[in-house]
Amino acid sequence: MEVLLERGEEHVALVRINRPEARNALNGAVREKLARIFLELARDEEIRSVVLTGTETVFAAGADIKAMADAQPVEMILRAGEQNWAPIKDFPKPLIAAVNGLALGGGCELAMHADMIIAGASAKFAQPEIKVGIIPGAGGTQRLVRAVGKFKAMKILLTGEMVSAQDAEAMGLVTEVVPDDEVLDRALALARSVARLPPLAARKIKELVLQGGDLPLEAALVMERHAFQLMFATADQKEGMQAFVEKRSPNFTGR
Ligand code: CO8
Repeated sequence: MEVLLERGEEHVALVRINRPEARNALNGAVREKLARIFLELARDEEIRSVVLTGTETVFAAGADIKAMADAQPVEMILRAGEQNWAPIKDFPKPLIAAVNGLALGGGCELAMHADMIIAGASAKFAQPEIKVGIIPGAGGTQRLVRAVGKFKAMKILLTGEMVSAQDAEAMGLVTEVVPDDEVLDRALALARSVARLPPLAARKIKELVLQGGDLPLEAALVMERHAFQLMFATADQKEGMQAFVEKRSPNFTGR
């Protein structure tokens, strides 16, 4: 019950982290469950977009400090934590994080695995690892700097201080800030509107944005061109353009 999966209507799934007694700290069990769920959702043709959320006061307070306080390096290697991040990192469909309350450390890193982040007005983000003598270990030093730039990222990483939702939005870490009690509804509405659009196009856009950003521009543009051309093999391209010409609503099938 620490991670709940709800398959809603309209091709959208909702994943909830629910370990409030430990502020949704991401222990091994939670992360294994998240990994299994994301693998399952990746393969589920009915699902076209996913919302990931926590509880009302905390998205996730990071890795479970108690579970690693006495760990040795070899043990940390053998835990192979990256294997549980992989299904989220490689999740091929649009993923929206709905953040209420705290997204700290691994929790902030988890939110940064999403494609859009909807934050409540009182949400807070931080990479406080330095305060417990470590550094981020799931992309915090890499995804954050790509999202907000060196000078904002350095302050967050080197001080461990919390950033308000409003500041996070201003620096580009958050897609939208909404009233706290509207976060989930807004994220689900966005997920539904994405799910109404051709899923193969959505998947390609996500892949190109994530992969292309780390390639030389010319190589990324070639990759984009090839993917663009490939879209003309899809039924949804034929349907989308035919519907436009016939002045009617398209009926996308995901083929
Ligand atoms: N790990 C383990 N237990 C936690 C964590 C955590 N990260 N956060 C909270 N808890 C537990 C507390 O120990 C406490 O347990 P208990 O009731 O048994 O004493 C319970 O949750 C409630 O916590 P608090 O009493 O502290 O509740 P508050 O509401 O006063 O404070 C805070 C909530 C602000 C979230 C506070 O608990 C806190 O600062 N937590 C630690 C935040 C932090 O430092 N996070 C970074 C962790 S390191 C990390 O994420 C590294 C990532 C590496 C790769 C990713 C792998 C997943």
